[in-house]
Amino acid sequence: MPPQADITISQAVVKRPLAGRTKTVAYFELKNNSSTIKTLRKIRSDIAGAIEIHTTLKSGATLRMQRLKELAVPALSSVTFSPGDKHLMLFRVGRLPMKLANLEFGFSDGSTYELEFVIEDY
Ligand SMILES: [Cu+2]
Repeated sequence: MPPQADITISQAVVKRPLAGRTKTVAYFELKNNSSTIKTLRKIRSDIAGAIEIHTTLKSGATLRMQRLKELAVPALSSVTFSPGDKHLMLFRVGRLPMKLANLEFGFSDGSTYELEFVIEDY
């Protein structure tokens, strides 16, 4: 077996924007397999003009999204991005490929990882 990468993702999905929309979300589970903390800072992709890390805040019955500048993933642990919780927000999304898209995740230690997402209809 090849050595496991420091960063892996599973259940990685980009939602296909609704007709006429150019904004969408992505969900996944991000796993830090290394023995040091990894801080996610920058995400880029050919499919979007900009990508932000968002979290969802609840105040009473109201849900509000808030942008995170970065997100720390402790050693040997994982973070879940899911509906109603943390997610990636993709802006200025153009025409998407049929099935798969790559997103590049950049961390504060300078490392980058090319990660594959499945494109899924809403
Ligand atoms: Cu958002």
